[in-house]
Amino acid sequence: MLKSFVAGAAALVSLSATTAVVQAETATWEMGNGHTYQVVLFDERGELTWQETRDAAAAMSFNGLTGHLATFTTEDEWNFVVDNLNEQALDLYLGGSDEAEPDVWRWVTGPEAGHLLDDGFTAWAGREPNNVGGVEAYLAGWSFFQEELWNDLPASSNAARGYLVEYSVPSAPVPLPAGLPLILAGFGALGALRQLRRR
Ligand SMILES: [Ca+2]
Ligand SMILES: [Ca+2]
Repeated sequence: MLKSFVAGAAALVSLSATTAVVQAETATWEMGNGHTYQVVLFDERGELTWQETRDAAAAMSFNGLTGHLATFTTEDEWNFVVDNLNEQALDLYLGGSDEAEPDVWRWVTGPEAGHLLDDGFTAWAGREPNNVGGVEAYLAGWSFFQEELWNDLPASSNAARGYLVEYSVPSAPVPLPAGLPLILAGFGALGALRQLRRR
């Protein structure tokens, strides 16, 4: 009973550096680095639990890639999605949780599964994660007065409006910040190795 999010044409044509792909009643945004994002809205808030959205995302595919609840490891990645989302798309479940270890937030879906959110990029709203009632163990985005910030929600929540699916090329995870300089320094490192070998 999922209703796919239909992006406005205006939002699509406003994309400049990116390619927008529309499939039937779904809209996806390709980041241009092997990652594509898709909003799925519930017919009614709270229609699915976080676990059900995790499983639903994993059952989705796009261009041969399997979906997962979205993960964010760089500010650029987050900003890309925020910039391309319709502003109505609030309160979407994302792929983070502290269920396994309270107060230790990890990505639990996609290529970054197991990584701490703190290892990369976080966008918590002011007092979040506040673990209301001791049951808010699942990450959601776009809460609180439409600010583009994160919140922790329960597995079942009348605030949840849908979920954000990401399709990642397995060999091309968005690098964690610690990984980016390594890649950028790759040529320099090669040069250093060559110098070492000469010694
Ligand atoms: Ca990601
Ligand atoms: Ca919260």
